[in-house]
Amino acid sequence: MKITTILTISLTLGIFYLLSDFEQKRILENTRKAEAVIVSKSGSKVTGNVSFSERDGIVTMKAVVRGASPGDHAIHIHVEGDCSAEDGTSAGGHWNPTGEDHGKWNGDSFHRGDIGNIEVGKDGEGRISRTTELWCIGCEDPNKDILGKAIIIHAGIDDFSTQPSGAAGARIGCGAIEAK
Ligand SMILES: [Cu+2]
Ligand SMILES: [Zn+2]
Repeated sequence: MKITTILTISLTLGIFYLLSDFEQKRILENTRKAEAVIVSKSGSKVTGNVSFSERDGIVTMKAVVRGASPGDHAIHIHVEGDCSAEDGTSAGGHWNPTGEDHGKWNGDSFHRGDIGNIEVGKDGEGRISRTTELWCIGCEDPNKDILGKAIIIHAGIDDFSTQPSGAAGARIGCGAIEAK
């Protein structure tokens, strides 16, 4: 074989190898996932699951709670991924990396953890979803990264105005957000 032929083949294989590597990397970057398993707090019967997936810089959250009383319950991201306290206070306050006032999701001013209220039916089950570019999973941008925080479900309703946490009452469910 001519040396130029060998060089051409090597170069072509090299490019294919690089491309497949980029492609794998791209797919990996597109399949970031995280989860928070909600456990009961403050003597409640609340359980649940919150899943997060990130694709092309957009995070989709799907939350399900069970065993809650019918009506609206506040759901937030709190700053510490620590659910060890029986009343959930170990999770700290609302995750507020941008230093804004507490408020309504996508309103003029709101904490990045102000998801809102989850509507629970007569069967004790409620669902809420969010799609946002404001979060990321493990990107290490402190203004966006939800890993190491906690999901908190409250006994009451978030009024979106009382500072610093919407007067949502006791913490009846908690789950640390962990990479999956
Ligand atoms: Cu909260
Ligand atoms: Zn808040």
